[in-house]
Amino acid sequence: MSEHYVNATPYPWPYNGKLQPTNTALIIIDMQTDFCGIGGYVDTMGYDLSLTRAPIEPIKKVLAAMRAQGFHIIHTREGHRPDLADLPDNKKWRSQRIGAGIGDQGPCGRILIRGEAGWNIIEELAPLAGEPIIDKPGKGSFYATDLDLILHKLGVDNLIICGITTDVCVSTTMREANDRGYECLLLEDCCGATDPANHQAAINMVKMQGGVFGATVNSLALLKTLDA
Ligand code: C5J
Repeated sequence: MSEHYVNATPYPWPYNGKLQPTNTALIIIDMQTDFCGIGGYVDTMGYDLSLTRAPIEPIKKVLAAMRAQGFHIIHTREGHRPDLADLPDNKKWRSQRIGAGIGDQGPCGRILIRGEAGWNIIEELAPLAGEPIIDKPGKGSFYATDLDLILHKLGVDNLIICGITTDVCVSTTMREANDRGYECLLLEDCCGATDPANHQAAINMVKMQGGVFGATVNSLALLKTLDA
């Protein structure tokens, strides 16, 4: 079988040239109203929503291209049980301290609670029937979820990672995935953070030490590879 690489930094990705729809998943992290919509958690904390909304259009294009070619598509949502049984006390306390208490009533329903309006994935990137959705109580997509089991069952080795926020849930998930042996590619323009400097720093950290967590690339280069 011929080898395919994306022209990524700091190395052509994936390392072994085995880029195929069967062994590669696009994982779209936490594109929920709570993180990029008016009245959601991030908005209530007072951050500039244009920063976390910036990746919506680039993700849409990648999602359409990868769906069309039959790649695996996986979505994640951060959120807690309505009775808050899975919400650590310190996470709750910190969120209350910044004026956006998890579980408190907000303009989009109870903040970061499963089943509430703010917790939904935004319409522009809505999952299709059959695309797994991983519900996670924490920042990483592997902790306290069945993501690893699902990826093993699908035969996925490569993860193309995007979503929000770059420095929190995206970065944590990429680190967790890398430690589990997945070959990871971060789509730079398909991520966003509440702080542009942190966004850039999170990208830079992937690329140090020869690609300590994998590689990064702009989505246009990925689309070019998929078109070829
Ligand atoms: C945050 C996330 N930032 N999805 N969550 O609290 O990155």
